[in-house]
Amino acid sequence: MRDVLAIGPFTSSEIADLKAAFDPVLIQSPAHVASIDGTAITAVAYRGHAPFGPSEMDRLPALKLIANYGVGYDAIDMRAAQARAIEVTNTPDVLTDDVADLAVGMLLAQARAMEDASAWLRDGQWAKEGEFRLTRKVSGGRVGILGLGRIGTEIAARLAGFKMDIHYWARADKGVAGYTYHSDPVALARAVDYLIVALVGGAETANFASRAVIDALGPTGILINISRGSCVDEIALIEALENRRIAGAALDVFQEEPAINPRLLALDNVLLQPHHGSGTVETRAAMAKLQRDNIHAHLAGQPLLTPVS
Ligand code: 8YV
Repeated sequence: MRDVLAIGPFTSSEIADLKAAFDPVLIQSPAHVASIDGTAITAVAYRGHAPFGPSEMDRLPALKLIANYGVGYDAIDMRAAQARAIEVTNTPDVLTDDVADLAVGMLLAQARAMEDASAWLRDGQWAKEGEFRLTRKVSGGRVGILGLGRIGTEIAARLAGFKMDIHYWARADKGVAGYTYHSDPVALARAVDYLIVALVGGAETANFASRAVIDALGPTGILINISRGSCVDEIALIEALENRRIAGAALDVFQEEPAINPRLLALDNVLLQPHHGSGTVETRAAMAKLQRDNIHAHLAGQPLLTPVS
């Protein structure tokens, strides 16, 4: 009987690689676990953001490993996994540069109003009405990073190259020379022009970028989120954007995906991206390989490469 189950919207080339490696049972979502005989499954290759919880795990009684495609594993109920001695792996490091690159691109695109400027040219307004309106300077500005983990650290390193004054919040002062630590996210937001959310998702960080944080950023502030939609109080953000209590936002992630809140679509001061921080050919191949390598290690009785601690 087959012992590997692949769950999620894998691409055709990812499926081909999974088939060549493991001949897995394939289903689209955790909800479909009920439709298969899961008694022999010891490893799951998981891709997606739908909840994977105790009821799915109970249908896979021999399960020992969930290998997640992605660094964030907030979709997987870790307490339920631990209670069943199921190990979880993720795909850290291989996607860090791409997510940091997109964050910087979104900051530049939003501050310099690149979408609007492009529309100005395409609609013929440049020729008819003249120069595009003036935008905001990024280099030398003050940026706050909410969460100085792997991705936040890489964002900060890139923005140091833009001569920015770097402030951050993390659970503890990391003592990074030249960076200013804030133990309070509201104080961080108050101190900066641009606030980049780079937190880990999950219950502990739900709505961490709260109404108070958003208000502290103020009417010239821009918020960028490349972590999880759950980390930002989206209703508070929408209200602040609608009422111009902050200048703008650039979002790659949302509370509901892919059917995002339509109020966001109506706004002209938000840049919207379809959760593709890690979405390059190179990085997605590396993520898929790391996921498979973790399953190979499990099947061979070897130590897992990237277990979630
Ligand atoms: C997704 C991500 O895994 O790594 C993460 O935490 O959110 C992404 O890389 C990817 O979009 C596939 O769903």
